[in-house]
Amino acid sequence: MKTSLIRSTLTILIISLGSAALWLSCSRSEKPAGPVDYELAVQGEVLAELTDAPFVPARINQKTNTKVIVNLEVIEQVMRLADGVEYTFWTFGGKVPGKFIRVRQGDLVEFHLHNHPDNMLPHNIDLHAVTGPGGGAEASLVAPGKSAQFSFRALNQGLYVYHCATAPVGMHIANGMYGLILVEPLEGLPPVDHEFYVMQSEFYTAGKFGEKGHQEFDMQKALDEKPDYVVMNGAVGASAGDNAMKVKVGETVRLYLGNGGPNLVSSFHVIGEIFDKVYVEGGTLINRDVQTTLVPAGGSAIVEFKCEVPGTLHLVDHSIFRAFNKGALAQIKVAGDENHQVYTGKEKEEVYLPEGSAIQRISSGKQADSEESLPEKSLDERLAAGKTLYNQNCMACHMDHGNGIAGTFPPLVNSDFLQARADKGIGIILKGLQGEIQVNGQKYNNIMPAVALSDDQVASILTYIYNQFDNGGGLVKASEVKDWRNKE
Ligand code: HEC
Ligand SMILES: [Cu+2]
Repeated sequence: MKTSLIRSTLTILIISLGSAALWLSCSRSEKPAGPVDYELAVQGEVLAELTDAPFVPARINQKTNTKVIVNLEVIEQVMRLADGVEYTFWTFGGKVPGKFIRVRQGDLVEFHLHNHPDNMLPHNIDLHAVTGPGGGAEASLVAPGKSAQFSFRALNQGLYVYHCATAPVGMHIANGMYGLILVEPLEGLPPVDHEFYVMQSEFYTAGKFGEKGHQEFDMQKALDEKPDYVVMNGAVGASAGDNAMKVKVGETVRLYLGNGGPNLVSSFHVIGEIFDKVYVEGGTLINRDVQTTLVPAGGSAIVEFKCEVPGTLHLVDHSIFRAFNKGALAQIKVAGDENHQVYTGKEKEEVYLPEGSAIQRISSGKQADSEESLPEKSLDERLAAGKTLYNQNCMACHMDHGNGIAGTFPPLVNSDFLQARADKGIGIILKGLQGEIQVNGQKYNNIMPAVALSDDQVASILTYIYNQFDNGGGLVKASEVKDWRNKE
């Protein structure tokens, strides 16, 4: 009785010790969580390397904790927000987002905030990586032409936002005062081929998106949380097109994501990739196999993936109007050879015609034949009716000024293809069009569905296109459309 009790107690003890050891070794292999012992020795000092987005400083290579000296300068200046649009940005280091700072858990950070003498306003900095009042805000408040210094111990690892916290706080952030500071484990995060810095934020401007000239900050729009611009790395297209991030097939990528806000939460997604790993909210919890991750205002996330196939990856806020209409888009260009085991590209395209159907028809409500006896309209009447009908039936593909979309939808502006048609284009609208064609020197091979419109409506749309889209003018009559129908 007694021995068996002792034996079972021992067994329980051994099991629990064993599982504790197992638990310890598991959590060690990823990132150990929680604050570091601040009594640990700090040896030597280094001057922090600071970088502008999308670049990230190299990690500090030193066995022990060290004193890291950070010099950050606040600069107020006019810069590009979008093509033809300028804005007076308030910056940490001359760009938006602010300089990327990289230290290690346990390092002692000696922070110097310099306020450039040409600036108009006092500023400060609240680093979310600081354990202390205001994240350093009170200690760092500094007037133009002055410098402030304070020190903190980087107790917790993680990716942290920093921002200005001078009143009115919202306005200082809205004007561009935010950035990221990475506190990585002493031994560093696991190696990857590329690390990039991408930070989302919004701008509230007096003029609408794209309105040219210098734009003032609009307080009411900021209060209403209705930004005109939602951007990645401080401006529309800042890290896209020629400025896209560049990697090669087979390489691994780690993105340090931040959201400066001031208001919106980002649903961060990379079109054409899956995150193998997400350091949730920039902390030590790791999630895997994720499509979209939240980056809160004033928060962060770290995502990692491997680029298996070539192409352009689009980094977006999947609140998708922000991406395609307000600027929240960045790009990574992946160069290298195709890998058809992972992705084939389009293998084949053929017309899909269910039994008994002709080319698909788009219905516009009013059917043909219902207005046999309408009198012919004048040119002005046709142009007015044609504009509305064009917008309802054609604009979705051929775009609002008839310019089309290169490679997909042909232009209707000064179209040699249209002008060469004996039927004036009537057959295209009534029967649809498919197969390879050439318009103004460019090839198209796509499908235009037949559009169900009355004779009168077809006449108005074509008249509109001939006159407003530079196709030589003229008047198309309903009777011509009727004749075409009778012939077919
Ligand atoms: C669903 C998208 C779509 C809609 C809606 C559409 N088109 Fe098209 N259209 C196309 C495509 C695609 C082609 C090229 C087809 C091909 O490659 O053979 C085309 C070709 C044409 C062409 C000949 C090429 C050129 O550029 O001159 C004309 C003219 C034309 N469309 C007029 C119209 C008009 C007028 C309407 C509205 C009544 C309309 N389309 C609605 C997709 C569309
Ligand atoms: Cu400020």
